[in-house]
Amino acid sequence: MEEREISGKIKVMFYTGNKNKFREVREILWEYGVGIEMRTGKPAEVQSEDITYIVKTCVEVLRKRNRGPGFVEDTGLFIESLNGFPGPYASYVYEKIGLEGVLKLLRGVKNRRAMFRTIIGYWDNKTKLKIFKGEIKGLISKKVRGKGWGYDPVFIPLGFDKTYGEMKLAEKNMVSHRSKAVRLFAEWLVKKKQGN
Ligand code: ITT
Repeated sequence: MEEREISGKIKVMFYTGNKNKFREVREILWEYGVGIEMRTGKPAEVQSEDITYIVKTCVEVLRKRNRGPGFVEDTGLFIESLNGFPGPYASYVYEKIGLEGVLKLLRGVKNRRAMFRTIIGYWDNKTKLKIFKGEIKGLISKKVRGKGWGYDPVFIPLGFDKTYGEMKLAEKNMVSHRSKAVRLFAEWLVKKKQGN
């Protein structure tokens, strides 16, 4: 564990198996003096079209095991011309057909609009469930561009001409779907702490 995680003024457990996600969230929360520890054991993926429902169900299960403070985060990618596919199944689709597979589905398609949505669900011994949401609209590029993880090399956030994969972490963290949800979460946590 890194020292700065330990020395954070507020410490929360983040239940995720995704190291990239963890890193992004850690960088943002650090700006607010919030330290996180990675905990695996997010309950088995709940099957639903609704990300908020997935998050609520995970929190219900985890709360029974651990009194917190803890949180989970679930993200979906919704491609307009594919009626919102892959949505909450983004991870499964990525594993099965990869970025090239997704680009193939969109070959010759003019409407490349897409949206990333992140939902965070937090709990502690007093708070049953608190939800935070972040969304960003964008376009699916025609080719894989840049590095990054997951769909980063094919997602161009609205107002930019580069993909997330062509951005530095700090730059992505200024605009991303995840950062919007995480910043709302952080502001709430800090206020809550001040009120105690
Ligand atoms: P946990 O559920 O353990 O947190 P996960 O990888 O399964 O990790 P999600 O279900 O929230 O996470 O995300 C589904 C997939 O969506 C993820 O595996 C990536 O392929 C993609 N994804 C999510 N956020 C992304 C981002 O910021 N950039 C690129 N791809 C992203």
